[in-house]
Amino acid sequence: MSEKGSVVIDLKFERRDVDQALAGALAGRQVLHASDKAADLSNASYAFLWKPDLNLFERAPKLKVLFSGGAGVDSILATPGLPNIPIVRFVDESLTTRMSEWVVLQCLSHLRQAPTYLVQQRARIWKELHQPEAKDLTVGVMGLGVLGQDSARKLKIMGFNVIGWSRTKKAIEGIETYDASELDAFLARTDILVGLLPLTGETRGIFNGSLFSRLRQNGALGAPVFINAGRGGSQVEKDLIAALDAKTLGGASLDVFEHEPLSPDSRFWSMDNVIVTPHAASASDVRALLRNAEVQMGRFERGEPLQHVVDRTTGY
Ligand code: NDP
Ligand code: OXD
Repeated sequence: MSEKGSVVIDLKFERRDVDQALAGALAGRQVLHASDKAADLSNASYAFLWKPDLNLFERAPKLKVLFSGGAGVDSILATPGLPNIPIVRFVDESLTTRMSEWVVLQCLSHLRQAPTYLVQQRARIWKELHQPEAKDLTVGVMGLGVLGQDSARKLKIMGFNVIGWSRTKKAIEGIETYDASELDAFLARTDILVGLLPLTGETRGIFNGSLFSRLRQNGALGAPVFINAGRGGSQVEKDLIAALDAKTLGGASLDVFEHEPLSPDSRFWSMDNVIVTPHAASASDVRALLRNAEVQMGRFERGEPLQHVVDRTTGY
């Protein structure tokens, strides 16, 4: 038995990728895999989780800290029997950078009408389209946490006007911000809406028909665009399809869905003005996950406070 607390891995990555990442990581700690049904987890101190196995907490009753395999913790918080111990979110530069790349890519794709040009290309149509500039558009970012703030800054560098909305007011240089009570004013200025919210009781279904109708309708793109990489549970997909059909929304980029994987029957697959990616906007890097958790375990064992701990009252 090692002196340092032992670790249970219950991540949904390929075992081969986890084993590769474990080479040289978590030195001096016993590492157990929840997928190994014969493993004795009874003395484990830490667990890495994504969508936890339902009997994990019975098998590992002495856990002291849980490490989320991602930035979002909605699936962990919804697990029955979840012990009342700290949950550490995954916060890492690689995750943040990848998300901002995806967000900037989607905003530029809609600005430069990539979906329409792709349709024209397939039909061998040579036709130039009306082209506003980034500065003619306002991107409104809903959720100004680790990911939202970085995306907002990078969108600003690309020349967009950028505004942001979050539960509590933020001060970000060059970006006008709104708090939860100012949603209408924020939406009325927004041409491209970017969702980077966690899924909580308050944000479930927030992207609905009423919200879409309050976005700016006469902006330079002709109709507003909706981009979501937060969680699918925050969007009401029947309202989204209705808004796209009615042209209340001119387009969308969706990385997350009410049900994942997205059903082959979903209309989103075939809508010309919709870009679909398979919850891949920013995948967690296992090595970074282990590296970050190792730092936190060291802090915990030295009696220092953990960082990025989930607030169970707000749910993120
Ligand atoms: P943070 O916890 O750092 O930020 C969350 C932001 O949302 C904060 O600004 C918070 O406000 C705001 N917020 C939360 N609830 C409300 C509310 N009710 N009203 C208004 N604002 C609210 O999270 P991250 O930026 O790290 O991640 C955001 C989400 O992105 C994750 O929870 C996850 O669901 C998703 N994600 C998706 C990935 C993908 O590949 N698609 C990858 C990684 C993450 P305040 O600042 O006031 O607290
Ligand atoms: C996350 C995700 O929350 O990948 O990190 O969705």
